[in-house]
Amino acid sequence: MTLIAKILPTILTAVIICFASMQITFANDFKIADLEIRHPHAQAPFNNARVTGGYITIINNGSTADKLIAVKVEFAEKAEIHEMKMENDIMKMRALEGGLSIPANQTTSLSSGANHIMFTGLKEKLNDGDKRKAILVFEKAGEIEISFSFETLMKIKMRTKKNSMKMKAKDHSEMIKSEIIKNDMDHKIMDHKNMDKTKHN
Ligand SMILES: [Cu+2]
Repeated sequence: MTLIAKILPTILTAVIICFASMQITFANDFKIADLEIRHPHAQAPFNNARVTGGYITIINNGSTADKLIAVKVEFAEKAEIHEMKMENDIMKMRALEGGLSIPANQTTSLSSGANHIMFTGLKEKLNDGDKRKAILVFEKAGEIEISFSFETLMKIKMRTKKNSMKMKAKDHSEMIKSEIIKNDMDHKIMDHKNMDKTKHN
């Protein structure tokens, strides 16, 4: 047996372990009751800014609505759930009174430029790649500890773009599917007419 053949299994095992651990590090998803919490992330603030935004996608697989009522963190003095609203042609943000509704069987996204979590009074300098613990408090599902990964604005924007492109692609495939169903139905109607014709002849 050559040396390569001897060490190949070791190399392969190492590669597999490496990939497996990479997946663990990259996946930043959490689950509580019927809620899936996908990729909580926050913007690594510019320079010495003491405020930043946090973003999450919450998938409610259940048939009952829930509410995100609070976010608790230690890295900032305050974490609030904010909504964006147009007021006299100016986009303004303010704390959502009573929390954020998480409708049943739906995906709720807190994203850059939309509803978001606002961290104010940051207690430390947070950089790209940093992770910090947080607790999400849901009205029905209860509390869950998650972790926010800090990313550059560029990374956040690129992901938002990618997701909206994915969504568009999905819409397109839905359109194609409904088109196929429609065509199929048209064929059946046509067949039916032909059948009727043959019967009468
Ligand atoms: Cu805000």
